[in-house]
Amino acid sequence: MKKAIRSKEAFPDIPPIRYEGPDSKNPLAFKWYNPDEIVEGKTMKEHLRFSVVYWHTMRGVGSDMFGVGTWVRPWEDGTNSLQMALKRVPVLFEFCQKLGAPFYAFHDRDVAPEGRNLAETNKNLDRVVKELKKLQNDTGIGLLWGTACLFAHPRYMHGAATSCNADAFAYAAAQVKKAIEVTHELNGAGYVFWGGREGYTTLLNTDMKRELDHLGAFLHMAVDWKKQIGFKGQFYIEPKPKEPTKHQYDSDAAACLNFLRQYDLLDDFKLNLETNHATLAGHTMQHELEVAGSAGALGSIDANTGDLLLGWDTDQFPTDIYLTTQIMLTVLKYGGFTTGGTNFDAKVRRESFEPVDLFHAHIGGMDAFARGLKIAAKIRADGRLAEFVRQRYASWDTGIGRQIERGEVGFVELEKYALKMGEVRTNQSGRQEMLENLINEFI
Ligand code: XLS
Ligand code: NI
Ligand code: NI
Repeated sequence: MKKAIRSKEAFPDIPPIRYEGPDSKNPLAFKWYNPDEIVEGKTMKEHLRFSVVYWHTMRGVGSDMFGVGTWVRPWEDGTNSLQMALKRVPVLFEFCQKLGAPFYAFHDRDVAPEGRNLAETNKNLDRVVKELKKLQNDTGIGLLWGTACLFAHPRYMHGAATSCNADAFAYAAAQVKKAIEVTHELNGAGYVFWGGREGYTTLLNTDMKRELDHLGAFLHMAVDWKKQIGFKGQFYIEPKPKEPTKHQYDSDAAACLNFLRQYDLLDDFKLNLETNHATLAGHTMQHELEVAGSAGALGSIDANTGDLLLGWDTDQFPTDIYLTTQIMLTVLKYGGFTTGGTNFDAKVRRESFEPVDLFHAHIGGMDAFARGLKIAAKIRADGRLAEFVRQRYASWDTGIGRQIERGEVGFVELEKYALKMGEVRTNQSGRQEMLENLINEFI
């Protein structure tokens, strides 16, 4: 980090958060996240690549469908003006700097307000981007990814790239074009497509095939534009099965991969996986990471968690060590993050209304991931888990297994083999309970 922000501080009573170790009783200190500590040959900071989101942390107000906002944010003047947008920028950077988060992420409309028309909106965005760029240079904090908000404005009521209204598609294209340009301008490591309204609320009025074709075409246009302007950041799709719509086309990792394959987009996209979205899809986060990882498409994560008793995207901060251990085991297995990172797409509870709660929340999430990382590295160094899995598949390393994997035999040869073999040799136990106990040795 370069120079500290010196203008009037938004968090005057909060000192930079330091690592104090597991014995510390200071709630505003890290117990586990020690940015410079080396794990598997890289610093924790390099492994985890923490990111703060503009939408929840800077623009959230703590409202829910039954009540208005509750959060006290003394720097806010109650407007969605350009002036306020500019005043908010140093607050974000002060927050990231005090927290020691090296990245942030935003939607275009989080950082700058819409104007009376697209030209004015773009001008607003350019003005704020100038400020973001300046603060990025001053602090060394970078943009993990940018994105466009294609779900809040009424024009997108039927969707954006999958709208029944071609004008909405055109508007969305113009908006995404600009959002990619500003992400490029800010040297973003990536760009996310989350299809918040790309789906349907009833099939009675929906031409699914046509909508999917349009989404494919839209993403091809985005790839073309990316190449044309020389943006080298990674494109991601963020799966989510529902909310706000009844069904979103990017419903889970497998659906996204199939879509990308069908529309010949697989080379240009990876996935940005969010824990709470996995839950809504009826999967575990580790499942989603495995699906993406085994297809070479594990890009980045939106780190949060849901509440299993509430059926919606509650976007809570992750504190469950078992969860973060599973996530980091899988992330490490697939080589760790390159362009991606651990992006806290999470919000404090409506009742946690003070600015300091933002620190408690992020500190807890960062510590939980640091612990998950260290535990995962220990499990990997111990080697018993990986060895068990290796042994479990040993029948594929020699004999008929190897011949099958090498494509040397077909049904005819296998029938001959089976007739001669008689019965399948006794299977070995899956040892699930023993493996669960093994994991708990490290937690
Ligand atoms: C909403 C999504 C959204 C994306 C970015 O549920 O998680 O916040 O991460 O558009
Ligand atoms: Ni998200
Ligand atoms: Ni979400």
